[in-house]
Amino acid sequence: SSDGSTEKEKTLAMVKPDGVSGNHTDGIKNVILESGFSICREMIVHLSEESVALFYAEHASKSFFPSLVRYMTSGPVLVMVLEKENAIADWRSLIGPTDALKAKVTHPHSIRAMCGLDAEKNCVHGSDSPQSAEREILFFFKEMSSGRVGTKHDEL
Ligand code: RTP
Ligand code: MG
Repeated sequence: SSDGSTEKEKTLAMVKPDGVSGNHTDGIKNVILESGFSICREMIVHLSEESVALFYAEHASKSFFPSLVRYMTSGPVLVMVLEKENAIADWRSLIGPTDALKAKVTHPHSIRAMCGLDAEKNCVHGSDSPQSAEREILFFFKEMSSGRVGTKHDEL
């Protein structure tokens, strides 16, 4: 459309260490595809402390930060670029609230409710805005450069 609202959009999704070690990867990828996303890129990586600190820089001053770094470096993660119309908000909606224990009560069909463990070990990540999506996609996939993420201009 002329305002771009029906253009495809990209977001950065991650299955966190508890999700990978808990064997939730295949189930989560099925939910992603059944929900109309395409998976443009994927990569398994074991993050360093430095990488986690950069990725979650906005939380550097939080009390949970040291624990978050331990958690996120505890094993490999699966990083994916997802694409569809309204991908950023729709993926956040699919994963549910941050605290998996609360999600089990308020959003029982969300991925965090079904696969997450607690307020920290919540199985999955999703970009929270177009600015975050662009930063996070470039963080992992440097070749997906130039222009706004959220417009369709990258080859698969
Ligand atoms: P994410 O960035 O991973 O998609 O999660 P989010 O937006 O829902 O939550 P955010 O506030 O950005 O927090 C990032 C991650 O830090 C851990 N956390 N632990 N112990 C705690 O109170 C606490 N709060 C946040 C979680 O792993 C959360 O996803
Ligand atoms: Mg966040």
